[in-house]
Amino acid sequence: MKYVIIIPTYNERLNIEKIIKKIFATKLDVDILFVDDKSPDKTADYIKKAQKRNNHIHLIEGDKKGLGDAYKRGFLYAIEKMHAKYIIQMDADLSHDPKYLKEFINYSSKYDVVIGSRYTEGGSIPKEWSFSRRMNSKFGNAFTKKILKLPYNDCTSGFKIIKASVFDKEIIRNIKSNGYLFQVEILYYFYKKNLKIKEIPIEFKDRTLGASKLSIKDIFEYFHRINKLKNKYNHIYK
Ligand SMILES: Nc1nc2c(ncn2[C@@H]2O[C@H](COP(=O)(O)OP(=O)(O)OP(=O)(O)O)[C@@H](O)[C@H]2O)c(=O)[nH]1
Ligand SMILES: [Mg+2]
Repeated sequence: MKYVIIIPTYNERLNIEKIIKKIFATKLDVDILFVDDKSPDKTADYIKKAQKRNNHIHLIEGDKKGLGDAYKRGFLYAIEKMHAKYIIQMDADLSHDPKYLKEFINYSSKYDVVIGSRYTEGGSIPKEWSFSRRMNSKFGNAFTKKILKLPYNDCTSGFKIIKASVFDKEIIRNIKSNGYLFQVEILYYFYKKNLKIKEIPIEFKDRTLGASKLSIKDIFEYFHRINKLKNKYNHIYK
Protein backbone atom coordinates (compact mmCIF):
# COMPACT_ATOMS: atom_id res chain seq x y z
CA MET A 1 0.00 0.00 0.00
CA LYS A 2 1.42 3.31 -1.01
CA TYR A 3 -0.26 5.93 1.16
CA VAL A 4 -1.41 4.94 4.64
CA ILE A 5 -3.24 7.55 6.70
CA ILE A 6 -2.85 6.78 10.40
CA ILE A 7 -5.67 8.12 12.54
CA PRO A 8 -5.47 7.53 16.30
CA THR A 9 -8.88 7.48 17.92
CA TYR A 10 -10.14 7.68 21.46
CA ASN A 11 -13.87 8.31 21.87
CA GLU A 12 -14.32 9.64 18.35
CA ARG A 13 -17.42 7.70 17.28
CA LEU A 14 -19.16 10.92 16.20
CA ASN A 15 -16.37 11.73 13.75
CA ILE A 16 -15.70 8.33 12.13
CA GLU A 17 -18.27 8.41 9.32
CA LYS A 18 -17.47 12.02 8.48
CA ILE A 19 -13.70 11.66 8.29
CA ILE A 20 -13.95 8.49 6.17
CA LYS A 21 -16.37 10.17 3.78
CA LYS A 22 -14.20 13.26 3.42
CA ILE A 23 -11.01 11.28 2.83
CA PHE A 24 -12.48 9.07 0.12
CA ALA A 25 -14.27 12.03 -1.48
CA THR A 26 -10.79 13.23 -2.49
CA LYS A 27 -10.62 10.19 -4.85
CA LEU A 28 -7.03 9.64 -3.84
CA ASP A 29 -5.79 6.06 -3.70
CA VAL A 30 -5.15 5.88 0.03
CA ASP A 31 -5.68 3.45 2.92
CA ILE A 32 -6.74 4.47 6.41
CA LEU A 33 -5.32 2.77 9.49
CA PHE A 34 -7.28 3.59 12.63
CA VAL A 35 -5.52 2.98 15.92
CA ASP A 36 -8.22 2.74 18.56
CA ASP A 37 -7.53 2.15 22.23
CA LYS A 38 -10.70 0.39 23.36
CA SER A 39 -12.66 3.64 23.31
CA PRO A 40 -15.51 3.38 25.82
CA ASP A 41 -17.87 5.03 23.29
CA LYS A 42 -17.30 2.00 21.02
CA THR A 43 -15.54 3.94 18.25
CA ALA A 44 -14.15 0.58 17.03
CA ASP A 45 -17.65 -0.72 16.26
CA TYR A 46 -18.24 2.24 13.95
CA ILE A 47 -14.93 1.60 12.21
CA LYS A 48 -15.75 -2.10 11.80
CA LYS A 49 -19.09 -1.20 10.27
CA ALA A 50 -17.34 1.03 7.72
CA GLN A 51 -14.79 -1.74 7.01
CA LYS A 52 -17.59 -3.95 5.68
CA ARG A 53 -18.20 -1.45 2.88
CA ASN A 54 -14.62 -0.46 2.12
CA ASN A 55 -11.51 -2.63 2.14
CA HIS A 56 -9.20 0.39 2.31
CA ILE A 57 -10.10 0.83 5.98
CA HIS A 58 -7.95 -0.94 8.58
CA LEU A 59 -8.03 -1.08 12.36
CA ILE A 60 -5.67 -2.06 15.13
CA GLU A 61 -6.71 -2.01 18.74
CA GLY A 62 -4.74 -1.77 21.95
CA ASP A 63 -4.71 -0.48 25.49
CA LYS A 64 -4.81 3.24 26.12
CA LYS A 65 -1.30 4.44 26.83
CA GLY A 66 -1.50 7.85 25.18
CA LEU A 67 -1.26 9.33 21.71
CA GLY A 68 2.47 8.66 21.29
CA ASP A 69 2.07 4.98 22.04
CA ALA A 70 -0.85 4.72 19.61
CA TYR A 71 1.24 6.35 16.88
CA LYS A 72 4.21 4.07 17.57
CA ARG A 73 2.00 1.01 17.07
CA GLY A 74 0.47 2.59 13.99
CA PHE A 75 3.83 3.41 12.39
CA LEU A 76 5.17 -0.10 12.97
CA TYR A 77 2.01 -1.76 11.66
CA ALA A 78 1.87 0.47 8.57
CA ILE A 79 5.52 -0.28 7.78
CA GLU A 80 5.70 -3.97 8.66
CA LYS A 81 2.24 -5.25 7.82
CA MET A 82 0.91 -2.79 5.24
CA HIS A 83 4.25 -2.07 3.54
CA ALA A 84 3.41 1.63 3.40
CA LYS A 85 5.64 3.81 1.24
CA TYR A 86 4.26 7.00 2.77
CA ILE A 87 2.66 7.55 6.14
CA ILE A 88 0.21 10.36 6.78
CA GLN A 89 -0.59 11.43 10.32
CA MET A 90 -4.03 12.87 10.85
CA ASP A 91 -6.46 13.50 13.72
CA ALA A 92 -9.97 12.05 13.69
CA ASP A 93 -11.76 15.24 14.71
CA LEU A 94 -11.72 16.96 11.27
CA SER A 95 -9.27 19.63 12.46
CA HIS A 96 -7.05 18.38 9.65
CA ASP A 97 -8.94 18.89 6.42
CA PRO A 98 -8.47 16.04 3.92
CA LYS A 99 -8.52 18.64 1.13
CA TYR A 100 -4.79 19.14 1.82
CA LEU A 101 -3.92 15.49 1.12
CA LYS A 102 -3.40 16.04 -2.59
CA GLU A 103 -0.89 18.81 -1.94
CA PHE A 104 0.88 16.66 0.68
CA ILE A 105 1.19 13.83 -1.82
CA ASN A 106 2.43 16.14 -4.57
CA TYR A 107 5.14 17.62 -2.34
CA SER A 108 6.14 14.20 -1.01
CA SER A 109 7.84 13.39 -4.32
CA LYS A 110 10.39 16.14 -3.57
CA TYR A 111 10.51 16.07 0.24
CA ASP A 112 10.93 13.38 2.91
CA VAL A 113 8.49 15.07 5.25
CA VAL A 114 5.72 17.59 4.56
CA ILE A 115 4.19 19.38 7.55
CA GLY A 116 0.72 20.93 7.58
CA SER A 117 1.63 24.17 9.31
CA ARG A 118 -0.68 26.51 11.21
CA TYR A 119 2.02 29.11 11.73
CA THR A 120 3.42 29.47 8.21
CA GLU A 121 2.12 32.42 6.21
CA GLY A 122 -1.32 31.48 4.94
CA GLY A 123 -1.95 29.02 7.77
CA SER A 124 -4.24 29.65 10.73
CA ILE A 125 -5.58 28.48 14.08
CA PRO A 126 -9.31 28.56 14.92
CA LYS A 127 -10.87 31.92 15.75
CA GLU A 128 -12.87 30.10 18.44
CA TRP A 129 -9.75 29.17 20.45
CA SER A 130 -9.58 30.73 23.89
CA PHE A 131 -6.73 33.02 24.85
CA SER A 132 -5.08 30.30 26.96
CA ARG A 133 -5.35 27.72 24.16
CA ARG A 134 -3.75 30.17 21.70
CA MET A 135 -0.99 30.99 24.14
CA ASN A 136 -0.36 27.35 24.92
CA SER A 137 0.02 26.51 21.23
CA LYS A 138 1.95 29.63 20.15
CA PHE A 139 4.23 29.73 23.17
CA GLY A 140 4.82 25.98 22.95
CA ASN A 141 5.92 26.32 19.36
CA ALA A 142 8.13 29.35 19.86
CA PHE A 143 9.77 27.73 22.88
CA THR A 144 10.35 24.45 21.04
CA LYS A 145 11.91 26.27 18.11
CA LYS A 146 14.29 28.12 20.40
CA ILE A 147 15.28 25.27 22.71
CA LEU A 148 15.84 22.71 19.96
CA LYS A 149 17.00 25.28 17.38
CA LEU A 150 14.48 24.00 14.87
CA PRO A 151 13.92 26.04 11.70
CA TYR A 152 10.18 25.27 11.51
CA ASN A 153 7.15 27.36 12.42
CA ASP A 154 4.86 24.55 13.55
CA CYS A 155 6.73 21.96 15.59
CA THR A 156 3.69 20.40 17.24
CA SER A 157 1.59 19.82 14.13
CA GLY A 158 -0.01 16.38 13.98
CA PHE A 159 -0.75 16.61 10.25
CA LYS A 160 2.16 15.35 8.15
CA ILE A 161 3.21 13.04 5.38
CA ILE A 162 6.41 11.10 5.97
CA LYS A 163 8.37 8.87 3.60
CA ALA A 164 8.25 5.48 5.35
CA SER A 165 11.84 4.60 4.43
CA VAL A 166 13.18 7.38 6.70
CA PHE A 167 12.03 5.54 9.82
CA ASP A 168 14.38 3.43 11.82
CA LYS A 169 12.19 0.91 13.64
CA GLU A 170 14.46 0.89 16.67
CA ILE A 171 14.12 4.66 16.96
CA ILE A 172 10.33 4.36 16.81
CA ARG A 173 10.33 1.75 19.56
CA ASN A 174 12.50 3.99 21.73
CA ILE A 175 10.30 7.07 21.57
CA LYS A 176 9.01 7.85 25.05
CA SER A 177 7.02 11.04 24.43
CA ASN A 178 3.30 10.65 24.57
CA GLY A 179 1.41 13.94 24.32
CA TYR A 180 2.13 16.68 21.81
CA LEU A 181 5.81 16.26 22.65
CA PHE A 182 5.54 13.15 20.47
CA GLN A 183 5.17 15.39 17.41
CA VAL A 184 8.15 17.44 18.55
CA GLU A 185 10.27 14.34 19.12
CA ILE A 186 9.72 12.86 15.68
CA LEU A 187 10.29 16.23 14.04
CA TYR A 188 13.54 16.68 15.94
CA TYR A 189 14.64 13.22 14.86
CA PHE A 190 13.87 14.05 11.21
CA TYR A 191 15.77 17.31 11.52
CA LYS A 192 18.79 15.59 13.05
CA LYS A 193 18.72 13.08 10.20
CA ASN A 194 19.05 16.00 7.77
CA LEU A 195 15.85 15.09 5.99
CA LYS A 196 14.24 17.36 3.43
CA ILE A 197 11.32 18.95 5.24
CA LYS A 198 8.69 21.28 3.82
CA GLU A 199 6.00 23.24 5.66
CA ILE A 200 2.79 24.02 3.83
CA PRO A 201 0.14 26.34 5.31
CA ILE A 202 -3.08 24.79 6.61
CA GLU A 203 -6.20 26.23 8.13
CA PHE A 204 -6.60 24.24 11.36
CA LYS A 205 -10.28 23.90 12.24
CA ASP A 206 -11.67 23.60 15.73
CA ARG A 207 -13.19 20.26 16.63
CA THR A 208 -16.98 20.44 16.51
CA LEU A 209 -17.84 16.93 17.75
CA GLY A 210 -16.48 14.89 20.62
CA ALA A 211 -14.14 16.03 23.39
CA SER A 212 -10.51 17.16 23.40
CA LYS A 213 -7.95 14.81 24.91
CA LEU A 214 -5.41 17.53 25.49
CA SER A 215 -4.38 17.29 29.14
CA ILE A 216 -2.33 19.09 31.72
CA LYS A 217 -0.23 15.90 31.91
CA ASP A 218 0.95 16.62 28.34
CA ILE A 219 2.13 20.07 29.36
CA PHE A 220 4.09 18.62 32.29
CA GLU A 221 5.61 15.99 30.04
CA TYR A 222 6.62 18.70 27.61
CA PHE A 223 8.60 20.75 30.14
CA HIS A 224 9.97 17.69 31.85
CA ARG A 225 11.31 16.01 28.72
CA ILE A 226 12.12 18.65 26.11
CA ASN A 227 15.72 19.01 27.24
CA LYS A 228 16.11 15.26 27.42
CA LEU A 229 15.26 15.13 23.72
CA LYS A 230 18.19 17.35 22.94
CA ASN A 231 20.60 14.99 24.66
CA LYS A 232 18.97 11.87 23.28
CA TYR A 233 19.34 12.77 19.61
CA ASN A 234 22.53 14.82 19.90
CA HIS A 235 24.13 11.66 21.15
CA ILE A 236 22.80 9.51 18.29
CA TYR A 237 23.55 11.89 15.42
CA LYS A 238 26.47 14.15 14.53
N1 LIG B 1 -5.59 5.71 20.11
C1 LIG B 1 -5.50 6.84 20.81
N2 LIG B 1 -5.86 8.01 20.23
C2 LIG B 1 -5.76 9.13 20.97
C3 LIG B 1 -5.30 9.15 22.31
N3 LIG B 1 -5.31 10.44 22.75
C4 LIG B 1 -5.77 11.19 21.73
N4 LIG B 1 -6.06 10.42 20.65
C5 LIG B 1 -6.53 10.83 19.31
O1 LIG B 1 -5.55 11.71 18.80
C6 LIG B 1 -6.14 12.74 18.01
C7 LIG B 1 -5.73 14.10 18.59
O2 LIG B 1 -6.33 14.29 19.87
P1 LIG B 1 -7.21 15.58 20.22
O3 LIG B 1 -8.01 15.35 21.44
O4 LIG B 1 -7.98 16.00 19.01
O5 LIG B 1 -6.08 16.61 20.59
P2 LIG B 1 -5.93 18.07 20.10
O6 LIG B 1 -6.23 18.15 18.61
O7 LIG B 1 -4.61 18.54 20.56
O8 LIG B 1 -7.08 18.83 20.92
P3 LIG B 1 -8.41 19.55 20.34
O9 LIG B 1 -7.96 20.65 19.41
O10 LIG B 1 -9.08 20.10 21.53
O11 LIG B 1 -9.20 18.53 19.62
C8 LIG B 1 -7.64 12.48 18.02
O12 LIG B 1 -8.00 11.77 16.87
C9 LIG B 1 -7.82 11.64 19.29
O13 LIG B 1 -8.95 10.80 19.26
C10 LIG B 1 -4.93 7.89 22.89
O14 LIG B 1 -4.52 7.78 24.05
N5 LIG B 1 -5.04 6.78 22.10
MG1 LIG C 1 -8.02 17.72 17.91
